[in-house]
Amino acid sequence: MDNISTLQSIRYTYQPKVPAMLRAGIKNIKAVEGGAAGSASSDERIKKLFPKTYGMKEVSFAQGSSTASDKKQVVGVILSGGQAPGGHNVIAGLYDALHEAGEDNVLLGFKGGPSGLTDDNYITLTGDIIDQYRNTGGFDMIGSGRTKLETEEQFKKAAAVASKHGMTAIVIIGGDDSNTNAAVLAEYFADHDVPVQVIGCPKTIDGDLKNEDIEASFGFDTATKTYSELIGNIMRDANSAKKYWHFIKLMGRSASHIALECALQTHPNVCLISEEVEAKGISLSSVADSIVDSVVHRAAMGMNFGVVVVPEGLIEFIPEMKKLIAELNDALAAKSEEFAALETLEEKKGFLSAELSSESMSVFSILPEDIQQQLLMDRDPHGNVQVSRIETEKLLATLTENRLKELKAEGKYIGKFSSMTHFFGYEGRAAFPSNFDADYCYSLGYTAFLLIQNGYTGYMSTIRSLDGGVDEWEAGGMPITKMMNMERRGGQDKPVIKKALVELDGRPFQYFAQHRDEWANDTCFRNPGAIQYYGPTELCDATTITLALEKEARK
Ligand code: FBP
Repeated sequence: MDNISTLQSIRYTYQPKVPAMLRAGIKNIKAVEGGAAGSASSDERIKKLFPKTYGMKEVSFAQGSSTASDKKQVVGVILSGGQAPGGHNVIAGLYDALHEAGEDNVLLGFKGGPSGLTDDNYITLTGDIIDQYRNTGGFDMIGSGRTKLETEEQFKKAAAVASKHGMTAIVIIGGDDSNTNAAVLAEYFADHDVPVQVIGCPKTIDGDLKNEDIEASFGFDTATKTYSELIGNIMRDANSAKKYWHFIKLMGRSASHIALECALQTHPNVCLISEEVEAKGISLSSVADSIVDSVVHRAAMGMNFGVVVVPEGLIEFIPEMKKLIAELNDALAAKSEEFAALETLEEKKGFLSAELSSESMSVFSILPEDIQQQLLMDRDPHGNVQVSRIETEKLLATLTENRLKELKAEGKYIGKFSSMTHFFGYEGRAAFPSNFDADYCYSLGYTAFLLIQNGYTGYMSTIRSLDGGVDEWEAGGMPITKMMNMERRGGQDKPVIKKALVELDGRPFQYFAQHRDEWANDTCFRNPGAIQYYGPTELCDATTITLALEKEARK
């Protein structure tokens, strides 16, 4: 059995492709500085909160004689937040660059996320360890966590651990919240003369860490391909049995990038886009009505089956729910201990009736009890509602069914409706990275080391021109403060990286909007199949439709 090849054993030997300029060898790469960066919101508060790391210069790398210092580097690395395919390759790229620069250089992996750093819970990463994880999914090499680094005590502990190991830099691989951590830590170290640089890497399947400098966060490509394969399979099943409406919720937190990309890949009958729901102020019952329209139309043509795609953050974008959630967040943050002491739902409702506006309280009261409970669950350490745990797909299936019963009673609907619900999230977060993610992540890790070697701190590692071939990709770095704005979190205004939501005037949404009526009424299902790792380049190295449409729009 042991000598049977598996994808895992074969993937160990995949050599990630890197941009042409990174192939020059670490001694032949120079840093080139561009103009000074501002911030996403031009909010003066960002400048004040980050006096040491605000307004630094953009950096790109090019072939040329090295501009880097050749001092010994002891680098710590942290995987932070939700898993995203390719995290191990960021570490592999970082490790390979670090060892190419000097055999004495050391890479420490802090375990279980940011708390690994403050608790000094680490392993020294060796070539043997790295080789067991090359091109594999998951974050199991060192684990991950969601601890927010924000207190003076945590910063002091991090500084003490760094000093104990003689560390020169820390690389934080994470999403918007984790890279916010990176920026805050970089500022603290710079302000307290702690000689440790901090570099971030853009991770998240959600695709919402995206801006003019970050074209895509890693993991989005693989996760959307995995979900699209599953949706395509369900569509084939639905079109074979012709008896179920499938309601599929997809991860993605607030942003609908994942749902949109999967819709572009598979052509479901309905795909809700949270950002559109918010922009048009569509109520919960109208959202359900848009699904009912497709069900009724298809039933009239004898098609009592279909597929509805629901972004997991939808609930937060429905106007009355958004108001309710904002009030809940403030009330639960302000009186957290009082609330935690309440045991029954009835007691909690009593507490809420004194805290919420009468409008929000009546919205809360008409929700099914399961959804009420889910809305009251703990916020994550960054103050976010845990939307992955709110069963919006079930809520919409129930509302659709109820409305169809009314229409049937009025003689306006003659079909049969039977629903199945699904939630795809964890199925895609630890998949084997696609070739795109394997290559992208390795390049991000390698570039993170170049930033360290060249003395930068408070920067995010960037790889740009992703919509072209790998040869043309451009490696560089951007001050993280450039990506920040102020947002309300846990009842307070905090500096955080600005989340990128789906742009309704962007080409991906526009393309979807042009085709969705046809997809709603007919059966135009598209089955993209499984991710291909070996075979024709046009299949194996294809990026997302989102990136392709964005490229088309730039032409
Ligand atoms: P981040 O990349 O921002 O950490 O989030 C990824 C994600 O998969 C979200 O899509 C989802 O809402 C969340 O993590 C689920 O969190 P958890 O892993 O704690 O269940």
